[in-house]
Amino acid sequence: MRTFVTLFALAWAPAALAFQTITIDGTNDFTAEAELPAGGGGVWFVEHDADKVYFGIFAKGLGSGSSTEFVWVYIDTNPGGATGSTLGVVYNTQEPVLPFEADFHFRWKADNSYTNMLDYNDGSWTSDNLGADNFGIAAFQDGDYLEFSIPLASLGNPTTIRWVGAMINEQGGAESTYFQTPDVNPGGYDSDFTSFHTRTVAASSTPVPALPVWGLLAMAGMLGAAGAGAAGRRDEDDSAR
Ligand SMILES: [Ca+2]
Ligand SMILES: [Ca+2]
Repeated sequence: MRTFVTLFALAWAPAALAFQTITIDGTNDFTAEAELPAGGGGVWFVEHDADKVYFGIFAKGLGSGSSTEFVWVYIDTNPGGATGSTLGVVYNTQEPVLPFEADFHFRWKADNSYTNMLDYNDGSWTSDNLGADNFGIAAFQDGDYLEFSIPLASLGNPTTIRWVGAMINEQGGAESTYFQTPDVNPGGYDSDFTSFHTRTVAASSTPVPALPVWGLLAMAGMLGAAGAGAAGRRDEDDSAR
């Protein structure tokens, strides 16, 4: 038993380094585990640490410099709660139906002139935090890659978030929604979303790095199925609902 305890301690030690902080500098430092497929062959990324949730997207043409294209996400910070909107923001004539009651809407304009987050309150999407920091968000684009961060405190320190992401073109005659994630949602003109990602972001749910196989075996031996389950790293759930 002493040997098992020692193995367990050695295996579990890396958990202290569990959070992955993404540096918002335009260089992709997400791990492969953070990847999520997007429509049209794009790739999204999501990660979080104790302070922020991080998103990234790599998509052909993202770096076009277009003044009519945006990267956006919608976030539901209280799944099952009564606040938020199931209708997104209107861009020209596109207004997505969302698969949850969204509370926040992040958008970045592809000409890099505009990074902004709206919150939904008093029955509308509002830009009521455009002061010095606009919720403390940050974004950096390099070529066809964009990464951005949102402080968890700005989202009200949620336990779990639901989210969807996409790019859109608001140019009349060329309006479309694409590089959408989850990718089971349809692309095209004025897409509506029925599927979303779920992520547990509370500090108490610190993601745990993958453990060596022998560590997993030791844990399984010590703790049974519950121990093995606790070693699962991802909170991500690509469920279509
Ligand atoms: Ca980076
Ligand atoms: Ca909500």
